[in-house]
Amino acid sequence: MTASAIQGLHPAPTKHAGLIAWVEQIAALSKPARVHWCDGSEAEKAAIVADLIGKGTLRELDQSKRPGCYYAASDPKDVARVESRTFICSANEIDSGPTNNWADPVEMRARLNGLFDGCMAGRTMYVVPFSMGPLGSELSALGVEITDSGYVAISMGVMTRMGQPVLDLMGRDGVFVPAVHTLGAPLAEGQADVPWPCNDDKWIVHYPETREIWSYGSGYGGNALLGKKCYALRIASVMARDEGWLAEHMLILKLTDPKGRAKYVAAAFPSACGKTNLAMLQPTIPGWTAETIGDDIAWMRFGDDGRLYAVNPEAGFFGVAPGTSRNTNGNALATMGSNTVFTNTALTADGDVWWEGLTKVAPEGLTNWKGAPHDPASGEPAAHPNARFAAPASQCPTIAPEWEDPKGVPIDAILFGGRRASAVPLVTEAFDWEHGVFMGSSVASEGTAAAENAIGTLRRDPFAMLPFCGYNMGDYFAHWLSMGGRTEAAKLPRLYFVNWFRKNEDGQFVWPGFGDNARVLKWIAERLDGEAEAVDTPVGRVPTREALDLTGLTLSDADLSTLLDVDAEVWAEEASLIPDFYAQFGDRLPAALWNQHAALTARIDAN
Ligand code: GTP
Ligand code: SPV
Ligand code: MN
Repeated sequence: MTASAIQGLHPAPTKHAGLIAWVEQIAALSKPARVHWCDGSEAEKAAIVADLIGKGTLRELDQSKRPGCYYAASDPKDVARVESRTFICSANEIDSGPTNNWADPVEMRARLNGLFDGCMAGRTMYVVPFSMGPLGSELSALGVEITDSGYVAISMGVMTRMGQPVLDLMGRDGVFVPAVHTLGAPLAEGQADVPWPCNDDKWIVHYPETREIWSYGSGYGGNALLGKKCYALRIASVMARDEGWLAEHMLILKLTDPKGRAKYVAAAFPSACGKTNLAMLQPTIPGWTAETIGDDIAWMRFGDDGRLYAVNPEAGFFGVAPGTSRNTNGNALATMGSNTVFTNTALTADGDVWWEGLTKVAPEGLTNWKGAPHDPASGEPAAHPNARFAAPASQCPTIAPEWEDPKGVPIDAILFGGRRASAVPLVTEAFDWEHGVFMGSSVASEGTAAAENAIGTLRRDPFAMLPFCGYNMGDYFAHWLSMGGRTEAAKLPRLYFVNWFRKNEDGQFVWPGFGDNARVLKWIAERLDGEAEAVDTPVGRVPTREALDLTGLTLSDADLSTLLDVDAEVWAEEASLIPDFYAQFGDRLPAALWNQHAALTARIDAN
């Protein structure tokens, strides 16, 4: 069959000849039963949802409690990003390495052409035009995802600005990033479908030089919603390097003090280390308010006034469900009250969702994420630890009015962080930009369920970008250093390192976290205004005990020491581990970072 004979391919709702030719080419290769160009309408969403309910992919939740909400349980082997199957295929290996998987682009194209031949047989091929960032903003960029998954198509409708307005904006020759996704589960004539089609063989492939994405075999979020990590981080980081801006794995929040002074803060924490929670925090200190702008990704560029402006390229939150409760993140719960897709949570007997941490006690009659009755005695969780909700950002009670401002918001402070049971203080201020880049480059964090790596094991995750940087990480460090030279030092955001996850000898978190993290943000805001004290330590500036607002908290002296003291012996050990990590980058590692390491060691020795 020639592509043009495929039902729905023509007439195309666009005059963009390049786009039409590409869609024809992918249709000819993947051989779907039909093509559907997504317009982003409610009617379209309803039709796709009905189809997915028919297939058993989606279940309607109790619509009186959760209007517009649906539930999906994935294949048990398709629950997280697959970093071992994720590739950056630059022409030269060194341009992707050493922290990314690399494969020769010519060989990879040949392999994928084979895998994609007929891969959509029996399925609908959705053409999903999307904008990362507010429609028409100078900070935004466009893409088109081709996918044979209705679940992906409707999730893209939540997570991005999706549909006809994007095609209209693209016109006849607008630039877009082409992204092809398949479940890798073609249907033979008469073959019955399964609720969550996927393939054991998975390939998440990026061609940074030509800015293309190809994804095979998975239906899970970060592997399949290609606007998110694949485009807005891996491809966009390359665009950002070339064009002098930053594409980062960061939340964005607005913090307003009791005098009405607002600050904008961005923060990079590794996956499942607290971005969504901080983005939606409800301060426990009186008079302070926090509003949400983004929870996962920030695109940042210097404005004409020399300040760094950030937009959230996404339109929704793809958040971790377990651990989310009224006490820890009531805003997230309110956001997911309607129009939300839940994946791999547990189901209650009365058609609602549940996960560990939502309530103290699991309700009776739960169905676990694998579709079996939940047995509390088994020790197995009812929800998968990486169960997620996809909810529209506009529904967040604390969404800031300026969250869609096309010019972005001016960033005052950038936080780096990770999950560290030991060594790393609650908060540390960098001495200057270069020192902050050094801090960001050496972040280590304990593994989580967001990717298939060892949970709890410490790994370096510089700038929380280890799985998301689309080019050589040494060059990425150099790019960050160079950004510091693009404006006056006084206009640069100040850089901080935070750690909410210090544990005591009994293995319990010392810091209460969540809403109480506002206490740390308060110190940072007051530092920016020149109103809070700090002490210099070998690793940076930490709050004096008086400077941190601890009113109403019961922390022992020992707890405070754990949180704020810098142990020279522990840090001598920490610092001694950095050279091994840096060595892998060879001459791509900027000399300035070696100098920072030498300076840290000298400060520790002098202490
Ligand atoms: P990704 O969506 O994977 O990028 O994750 P994220 O960085 O947005 O992490 P998220 O806010 O979803 O938090 C992940 C887990 O960490 C959840 O189980 C939270 O309950 C927990 N968490 C978040 N903030 C805190 C905190 O301040 N203290 C403690 N102890 N746990 C936290
Ligand atoms: C993360 O893992 O950092 C996420 C979820 O935000 S995913 O979309 O799968 O990347
Ligand atoms: Mn993330």
